[in-house]
Amino acid sequence: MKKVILSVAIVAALGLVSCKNEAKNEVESTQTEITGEVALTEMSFGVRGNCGMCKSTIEKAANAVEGVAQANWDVNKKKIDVAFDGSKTDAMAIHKAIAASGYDTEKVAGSEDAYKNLPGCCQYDHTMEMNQSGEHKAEAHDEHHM
Ligand SMILES: [Cu+2]
Repeated sequence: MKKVILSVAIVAALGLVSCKNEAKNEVESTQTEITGEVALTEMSFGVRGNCGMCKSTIEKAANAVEGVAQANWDVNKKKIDVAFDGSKTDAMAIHKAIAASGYDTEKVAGSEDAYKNLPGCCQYDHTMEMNQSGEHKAEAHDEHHM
């Protein structure tokens, strides 16, 4: 008799676990639907910078703009990909926020004061080409081997 009770308890416990999993899945899919309803504007533009620290500063500045959902700066291409809610912000606000952190964008020159406060390795060349193909590094690598 005890064994029966025990197995009933196990079955009940298993049922509880699977119910929890289902509930979790429902929440996740609802969240996906909600984000799917917001039409995000995606765009990319040139931003100068040198390294991984530049990347975090640039992305942090872009992400701090209300309405920005995603920001990803490419160190090789000197270019940022952003996704934002066009009803909350616009491209120019993102350009300005990045410039305020010390970095030049295609449209707005970086703040000189912020630039001076960047770590030495991050004080990029103001004549640096933006929107590069990203293949320069690979080519240089090949030459090195020859
Ligand atoms: Cu840097």
